[in-house]
Amino acid sequence: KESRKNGIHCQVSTTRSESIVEQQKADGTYSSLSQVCAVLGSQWGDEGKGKLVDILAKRYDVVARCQGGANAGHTIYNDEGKKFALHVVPSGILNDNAVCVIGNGVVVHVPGFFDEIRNLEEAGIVCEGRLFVSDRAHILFDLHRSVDALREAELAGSMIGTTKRGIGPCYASKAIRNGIRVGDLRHLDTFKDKLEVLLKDAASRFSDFTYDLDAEMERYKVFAERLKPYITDTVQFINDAHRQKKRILIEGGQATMLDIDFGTYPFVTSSNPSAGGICTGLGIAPNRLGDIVGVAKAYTTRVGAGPYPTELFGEQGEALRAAGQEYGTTTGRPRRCGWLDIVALKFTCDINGFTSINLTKLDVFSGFGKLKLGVAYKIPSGESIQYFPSDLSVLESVKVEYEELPGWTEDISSIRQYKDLPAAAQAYVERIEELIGLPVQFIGVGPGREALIVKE
Ligand code: 2SA
Ligand code: GDP
Ligand code: MG
Repeated sequence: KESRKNGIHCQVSTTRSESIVEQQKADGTYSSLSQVCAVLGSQWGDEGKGKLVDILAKRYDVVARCQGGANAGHTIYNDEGKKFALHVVPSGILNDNAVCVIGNGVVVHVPGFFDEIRNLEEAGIVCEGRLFVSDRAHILFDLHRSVDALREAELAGSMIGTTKRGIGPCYASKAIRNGIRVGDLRHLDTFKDKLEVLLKDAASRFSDFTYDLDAEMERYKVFAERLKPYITDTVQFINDAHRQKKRILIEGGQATMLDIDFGTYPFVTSSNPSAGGICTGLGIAPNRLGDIVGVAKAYTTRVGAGPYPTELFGEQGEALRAAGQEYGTTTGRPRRCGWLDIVALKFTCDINGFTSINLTKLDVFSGFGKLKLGVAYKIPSGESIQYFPSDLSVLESVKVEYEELPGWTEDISSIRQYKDLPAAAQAYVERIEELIGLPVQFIGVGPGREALIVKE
């Protein structure tokens, strides 16, 4: 249903979560979120970014990924409740009107890309003509996956706990400048020489690494043909789209606490999931960015190794994992679970300049008893600090200072209005807002598209 009132074009939506993005003004802009908007992870990943992107994508023309690769896993559901696990394809693909871009900062495993497309097309979602891959994006070969596994094996007891999707080795090839880009598939005459250099490099480092150059070349000849309709100069595409006043939504993979510069190095991924990665990974200038929504779970989770101050062990950790169904989308690994870490959240708010927060999975806390917020770290000297230490040895030794808040017992998963939330749930949200100094604009109360509260 559509109506036009006072120059504002309104589509009357069935749910409140949709109405936040449906207030279109006469000049084509929207009152709620900006022309260029990003959705970024504010913790250690899996905050539920995919769901918000999927909801917002309805009112964006372009949905883009700027970093990472198939190490990301976004779980989303269509209107019929069918579940999709996406890895490299942007979550906007479920919305027919959105064009999706895999930017230059992404590392693309071509066979995996086609697997994802096949799954989507089997469900009737057309990808060709509305999904574009940057010619500057680097190709992630199976060799990068093998090297990822070999490196992890070498680290033995001090493994990073990577997703073994070859992410680090592919970004290493890019940085060392023997990487191969998607655009190189246009020049198969020189592709083989480049591939040989890459394969030899891995073989010279790992005696267990064997390869068949000719067989790999044959596979890539086929991929080159199949990939042709998708390969695009996405930097030009996205800047033209911006000039034409098209609305651009950026979907972050992983999260700032896994950022290669700002995360708990070396227990991080190899890209910049923070705001800077948008500019370098898509070619969008910083002054064109508008809203940057930080997605934060009502608690925290982490997969892989590395310091995690608010981690819960034993029964409480297990209970949170079971209630929140905390298992990796890509690898199925159980996620480590803990209380919301305000110190880490404030740190990522600073780095990214979040304009608001989407607090997800608040429904998981129903019936959980008392809740805790980690508000400060006590370091070994006895000092209480409120900033996130760069030194891992300090981080590993901190004692978290908690604030305790009352919980609630009611099931909140069908609530759609903020005022209908139990008082204790509202108090929890408002205390977070107070501590981080930012508004919680969206609240997730279930995995489905409709399970979103928009807080005025
Ligand atoms: P990598 O593979 O080199 O990027 O791993 C380095 C670290 O980054 C972490 N990492 C992640 N953490 C949470 N979720 C991720 N994606 C999947 C998902 C996880 C899965 O979205 O569900 O299915 O296991 C992700 N990707 C990378 C990783 O655990 C290492 O700590
Ligand atoms: P992403 O990587 O940040 O997109 O997150 P994932 O998809 O890896 O993990 C988030 C999980 O939580 C998925 O299974 C989502 O369906 C689910 N989810 C997202 N938001 C909510 C919420 O508000 N409540 C509940 N119960 N589940 C949610
Ligand atoms: Mg995920």
